[in-house]
Amino acid sequence: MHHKGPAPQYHDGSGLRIGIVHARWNHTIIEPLLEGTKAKLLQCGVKESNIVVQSVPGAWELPIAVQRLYSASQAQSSSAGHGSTAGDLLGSSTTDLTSLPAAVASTGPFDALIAIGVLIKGETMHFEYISDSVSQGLMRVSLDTGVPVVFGVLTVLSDEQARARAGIIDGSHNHGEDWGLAAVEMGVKRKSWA
Ligand code: DLZ
Repeated sequence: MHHKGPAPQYHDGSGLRIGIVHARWNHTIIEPLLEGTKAKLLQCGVKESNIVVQSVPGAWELPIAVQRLYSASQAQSSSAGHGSTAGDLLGSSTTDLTSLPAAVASTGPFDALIAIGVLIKGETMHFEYISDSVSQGLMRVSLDTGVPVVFGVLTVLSDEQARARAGIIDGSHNHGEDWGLAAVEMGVKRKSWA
């Protein structure tokens, strides 16, 4: 059968720092996507303490949050200490933007960022405007900062399509895993291109 994803490559993520920002709209789809993303990062050797997870209300807010998260990690890096761990949506140690400096200071500048959102088409033009702006905004942040921003945004026509891309439906693939792999590959490659 034809394999839809990229031909596999293995990259060692043990030296990487990764920032994740996820939207909370459609959180039942977001949660497994976030889990899949983190699972792949860890499997590639990224240390849990080098993964920072933040959330925003909806996909519309992803570009500004990703941009600020990266800037904060740069600003904090010179005075960074070590030790505190990142929180996430699923655990009790949820980190939010209010505790951003502490979370970021523990890691330093990110090697790659991942933006996760789920946009489901409704009856109005809302979906088109948000999808277009968010994809362009994330690309802009990536090119402006020179840091890879993985496009972990599902733009789907139905709830069913979303669930089929989050590994919720039996036998379906969790696209979060691909996003984790892409972040590790791009983080490693960016270092070698610097
Ligand atoms: C308002 C809205 C709608 C209708 N649909 C979605 C969606 O499917 N996925 C998503 O991530 N966010 C949605 N939002 C919220 C917007 O992204 C944004 O949070 C609000 O418009 C506030 O700026």
